[in-house]
Amino acid sequence: MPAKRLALLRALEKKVLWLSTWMIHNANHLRPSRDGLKVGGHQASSASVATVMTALYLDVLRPQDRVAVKPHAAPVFHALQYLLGHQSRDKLERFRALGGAQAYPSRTKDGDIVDFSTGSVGLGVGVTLFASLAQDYLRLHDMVPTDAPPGRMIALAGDAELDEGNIFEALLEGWKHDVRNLWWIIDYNRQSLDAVVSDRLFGRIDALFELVGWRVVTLKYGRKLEAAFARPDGAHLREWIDACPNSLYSALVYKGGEGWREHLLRDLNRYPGIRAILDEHDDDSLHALMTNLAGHDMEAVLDAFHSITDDRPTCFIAYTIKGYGLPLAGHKDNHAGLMNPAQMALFQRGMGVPAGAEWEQFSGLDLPEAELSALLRSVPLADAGARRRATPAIAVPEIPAPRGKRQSTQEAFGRILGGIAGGDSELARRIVTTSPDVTVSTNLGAWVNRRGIFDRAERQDTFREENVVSAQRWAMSPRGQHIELGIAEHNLFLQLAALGLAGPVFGGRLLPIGTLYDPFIKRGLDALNYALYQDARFILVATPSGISLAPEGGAHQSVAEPLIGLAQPGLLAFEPAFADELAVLLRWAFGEIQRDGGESVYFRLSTRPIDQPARTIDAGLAQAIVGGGYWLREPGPDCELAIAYCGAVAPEAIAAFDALAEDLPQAGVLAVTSPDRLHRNWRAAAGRGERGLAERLLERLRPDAAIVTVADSHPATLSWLGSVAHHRVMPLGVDQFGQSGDLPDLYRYYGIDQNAILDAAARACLSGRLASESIYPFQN
Ligand SMILES: Cc1ncc(C[n+]2csc(CCOP(=O)(O)OP(=O)(O)O)c2C)c(N)n1
Ligand SMILES: [Mg+2]
Repeated sequence: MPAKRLALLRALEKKVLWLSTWMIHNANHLRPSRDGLKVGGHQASSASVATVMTALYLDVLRPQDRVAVKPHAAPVFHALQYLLGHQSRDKLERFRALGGAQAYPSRTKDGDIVDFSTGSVGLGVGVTLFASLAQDYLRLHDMVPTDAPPGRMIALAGDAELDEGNIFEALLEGWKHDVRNLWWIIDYNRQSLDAVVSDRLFGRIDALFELVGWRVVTLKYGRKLEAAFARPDGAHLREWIDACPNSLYSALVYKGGEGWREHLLRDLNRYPGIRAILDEHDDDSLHALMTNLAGHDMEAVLDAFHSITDDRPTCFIAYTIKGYGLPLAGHKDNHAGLMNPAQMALFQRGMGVPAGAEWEQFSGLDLPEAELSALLRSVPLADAGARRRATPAIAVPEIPAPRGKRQSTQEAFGRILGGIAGGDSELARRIVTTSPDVTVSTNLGAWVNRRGIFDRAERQDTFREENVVSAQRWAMSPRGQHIELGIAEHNLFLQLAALGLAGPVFGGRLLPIGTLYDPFIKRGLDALNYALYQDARFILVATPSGISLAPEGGAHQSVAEPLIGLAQPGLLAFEPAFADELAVLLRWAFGEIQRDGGESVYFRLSTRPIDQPARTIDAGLAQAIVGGGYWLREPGPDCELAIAYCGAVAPEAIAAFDALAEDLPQAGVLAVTSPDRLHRNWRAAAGRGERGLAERLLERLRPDAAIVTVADSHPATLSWLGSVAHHRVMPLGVDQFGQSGDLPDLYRYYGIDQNAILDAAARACLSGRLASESIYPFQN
């Protein structure tokens, strides 16, 4: 690299450090506070990566590369985008304020500049691996142009992020899938939030990455230290610093030149070469020498990045100092530390930034403005255009309801997908399924038999080759449309995040469907939340669910998931009871996940076969199914009781209704296909002073009517229906762990069988007097 360009990049690195520090200072000390809360921001974490990120954003990155930035380096990221003209001063001034630059880089709130949101440590790192797999998928399926080289998926990780297990789950999966074009850059500042991190883990980190096929590039010492090591006795200095425990190194970084001198004199004074080095350096320059780590050496960083020209996954371990260049440097408590106004004033003087010129792009830099701005204009990212790609929507043909008088929603799902797989629609081409080792048991078998498993290489199905009979074909090829994952639900959700962003991130729209068992949503819940937070779009099929799974036992029986469905932003939750409802809903979902402002969709399905209604669904009913509910049995004009059910307990609701027909001929049965949609619509309509679907449905009841709600999930899933039009509610459901049993026993035990419904109905209808009595027919 020409010395001139290097000098310019160093100057801009200084500016990035300044702006990130100032942005945080401004937010905490200069912007008026209305609530007395600390605004925060991470000056030390930011300073730690100023060099690496400047090198990346102002030199190394190409337009097709995609990056997940360490969450607490957001200020550095915003500063770099500001220099590139992609972020406004106004947003920097409002860092961490409403509408300003976000605390942690956010795809949805910061906009086009952010490729992957970060915040929950570990997940941003993991998503890059699955994004590289998504990129391979798109290229091998010819869904994106392949004349340009693929982008590198890059994660900038804090060293403590490597304590998050999801990183290792991802690494193992990546090894199996032979991922490429992946860079993880570890900001090895030896500090986490609480303290200095243990030396032991990083002693093994190279081996760990190499084990799974990665190249490890360690950026340890900068040019000045390397020069010192090359002097007479310099090897002793290297040995000393190599052996220096993380905590001592960090403490000395904080103490500065005097501290270094004291320790080096004590340990190495017998070597004349070392004494010479000490004599030649005053405290400041000794400090600069001893903290000259390669992660702060622009030339070393650039050399390392540019030395990689192939697509092998590469881990860079960049030795850095947390708070480098700031008075907070190295102190173990610096994670949330902020420079005080006096320290800031001193720092500002050192940076040569005149008062009033704090936000200026080049103030305090001793290189000509024209050259600095020419460099910024020449950066590959400078006017690469929008990073977000728009992709045309995929048409969704009619989806016929699967035939069969008696079936479960899970079977229906398998048949519907099998049917789509058998056709040659664009929809079928764009669907990609993925599952963590439950492909067959979630009924994706028919789909996989027809569409194959994705792999970079062709791999025959050995059982088939050997003529071993199996219902399941398991051949793999680059044309396959199912990504088989090992059992790790975090990976499933990160894969769905990456596939669900394939359109905007890579310009190739995919319609991802992920399947897993309903209770294991909780295992990957943070990754699911993470995927949704950045507006990835996918369909989640969770099956089996609830105690309706019966003999499989308690550990597999989900209880709280419908409440997750209710409360989780970005996800619309449905729990249909019948196959024809599922057909309507899946068709709608393929549209919803493609819609501007749409959301991802979660289906909670069941293995319980139930009798199907003989009906054809007209447009009005289809709309109600999508809206969240309809009257399966219409209430009479003087209705004093409704049974509202959700999902697999439909037969119990219907049987109870039939049993009541003589006594309560006006009663009705409300089929709730989506508590989530009904609830949202209720709230949204109320906010507009209107009546939503839930009101319109429940207004059919007498004002003093009662509602018995029943679901194979926590009773709170439906109990809120009582608030819609002020009806008394008898909520039935499951609020204990499940256990093995058959359906009659379990439904009776947990109080969601026909008798429980009748019992609740009887109590409800006696009169409002009984409303205060115990209403739980739960039997021990
Ligand atoms: C899942 C999760 N747990 C906890 C936190 C709180 N937290 C924020 S940063 C951090 C430690 C960061 O250390 P490191 O990754 O080394 O980053 P550094 O600031 O040193 O660059 C923690 C625990 C979080 N953001 N996400
Ligand atoms: Mg750290």
